[in-house]
Amino acid sequence: MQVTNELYNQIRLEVGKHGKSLVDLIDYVRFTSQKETLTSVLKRLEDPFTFVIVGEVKSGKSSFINALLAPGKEICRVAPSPMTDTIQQIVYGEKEQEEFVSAFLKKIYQPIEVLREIAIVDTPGTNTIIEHHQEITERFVPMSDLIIFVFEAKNPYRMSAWDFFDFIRDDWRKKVIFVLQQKDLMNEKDLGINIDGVRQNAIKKGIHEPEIFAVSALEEIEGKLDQSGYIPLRNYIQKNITGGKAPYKKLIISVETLLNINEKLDKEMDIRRSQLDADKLFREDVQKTLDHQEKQTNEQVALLIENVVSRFDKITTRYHEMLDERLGFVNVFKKTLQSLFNKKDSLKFWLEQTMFGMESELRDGMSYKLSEGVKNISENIQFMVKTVDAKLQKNPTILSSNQEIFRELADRRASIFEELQEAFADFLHKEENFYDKELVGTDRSFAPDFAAGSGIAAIGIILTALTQGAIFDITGGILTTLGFVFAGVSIGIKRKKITQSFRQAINESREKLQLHIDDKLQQYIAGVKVKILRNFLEFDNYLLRETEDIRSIGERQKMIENQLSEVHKQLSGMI
Ligand SMILES: Nc1nc2c(ncn2[C@@H]2O[C@H](COP(=O)(O)OP(=O)(O)O)[C@@H](O)[C@H]2O)c(=O)[nH]1
Ligand SMILES: [Mg+2]
Repeated sequence: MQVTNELYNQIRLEVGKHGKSLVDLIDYVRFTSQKETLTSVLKRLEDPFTFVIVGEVKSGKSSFINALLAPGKEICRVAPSPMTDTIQQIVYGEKEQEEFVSAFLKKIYQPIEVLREIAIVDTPGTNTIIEHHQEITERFVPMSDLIIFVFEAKNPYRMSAWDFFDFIRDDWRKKVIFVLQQKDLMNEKDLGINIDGVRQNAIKKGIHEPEIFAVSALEEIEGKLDQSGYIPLRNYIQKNITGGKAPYKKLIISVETLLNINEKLDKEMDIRRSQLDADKLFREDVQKTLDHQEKQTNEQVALLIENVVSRFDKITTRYHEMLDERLGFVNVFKKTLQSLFNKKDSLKFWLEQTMFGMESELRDGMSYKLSEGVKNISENIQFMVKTVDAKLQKNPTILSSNQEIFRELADRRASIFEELQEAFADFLHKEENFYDKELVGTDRSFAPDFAAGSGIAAIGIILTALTQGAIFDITGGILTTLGFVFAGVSIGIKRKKITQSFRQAINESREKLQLHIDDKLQQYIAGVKVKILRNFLEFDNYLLRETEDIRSIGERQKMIENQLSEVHKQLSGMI
């Protein structure tokens, strides 16, 4: 019996291939709840068509099957006495073999080609023990492609067969046919009456157009093909079950189930995608805050420098004028510089005293301006850190642990995020995070005193130490430079040389002051930013991995969808 065609087998293989890709993907994301459905769909694709044969003992079931599928071969054993008190599932196997699956079920493997495409479930008589019914209905009726009720043509009215018919009537979606067997033992007229009787019974039980066939296995085996009644039966099977549209309809159902699972996966991925989107948004937000605050802080630094430098200018200009005025006498009275001072009160001594005065004024004046600016800057940096902390508390959790899938991922993400929160809170409270040893220098008396504040509260103290250091360096530098110049006063140095040197030392220091404060503060701010970002390393890695994973899953999912849709379209055109 020719069962299926090339095209069908080709499409079936293709569906199987896409289904396998879907299995891999489902395994990868651990969409466990779909695994069973998916596996059973794939298994069904490979399954041969399954015929379940039902009828009373000795109605001729086994003979009927043998004649139908492989005349001359004994697929189902025919015995003069009822042998089959078990259900026998007869399937293809490389070699003949029997396997007891349960007390009621025996699986028989036979190397008969037709079994590759049609598997038989040969049942014991419907008049044998009732427990079998359950097994048949639960295990075999759902997977069957055709249920064949076999009656002895002479008496198709025995109750047990019809009782069983009632028993499985819930599953009428399954195709059922009625066969009156051993018709060779009857005359036309009586056979006609019995056929009609079966029809009336079936209609009474709700089957509107029952398919009824009268056959003789004996005649079929004897080669009386014209009268055995098998030709219309085979035609029916080929048209409605194994051939025609039926197998494609079956395939399309499998394709739809696969598409459905694939779509479910896509829906589940939505949750994952929105979590990633939220996480990325959060991360960008943190970055923006950091960049913005850094920019703002640097503007404050510029303002601070402007203020400090203007104070520097004011003081140095005044001293410059004082120097000019005092030394100006020399020209007017054409006196030597030295003669303006008595011995004790020498020019050199006066210059030194004046410069000490300037130094202390510069330190006080600039320190005052500095502390004002530093306060703003430190508040700004603290604000930056606290804002990030606040954002960390607010980032929404979408991917929760009670998710159907991605539970593990949800846990992993949650722990990475909690770690980030904890690490950051910890980071916030450790002043050493805001204390840059290299920048402040260790040999200074300005080494920050942390007793005055802890954690980010230390920022102000550190910034003060940083900038005070710069001021001391600069003012000290002026004195050193001028000290060399003044040392030459006693050996007749000129006014011009003194004022020139003064101006030069001031200008150089002014520049240094600007650069030094700018450099130290900007470095410090950038450093804090780097340290803040270091907390995000693990989270950033997670985001990268998750982005890539979602992308690749999406790609696979989309490809499977496209391929299955393509097959679906092809199949739709065929049914
Ligand atoms: N005359 C006649 N006897 C048959 C035919 N089919 C089966 N038998 C006989 O009926 C008996 C029961 O057949 P079997 O196939 O084992 O029935 P089962 O118990 O329903 O599987 C056996 O002795 C067969 O030889 C048939 O078409 N014509
Ligand atoms: Mg039998």
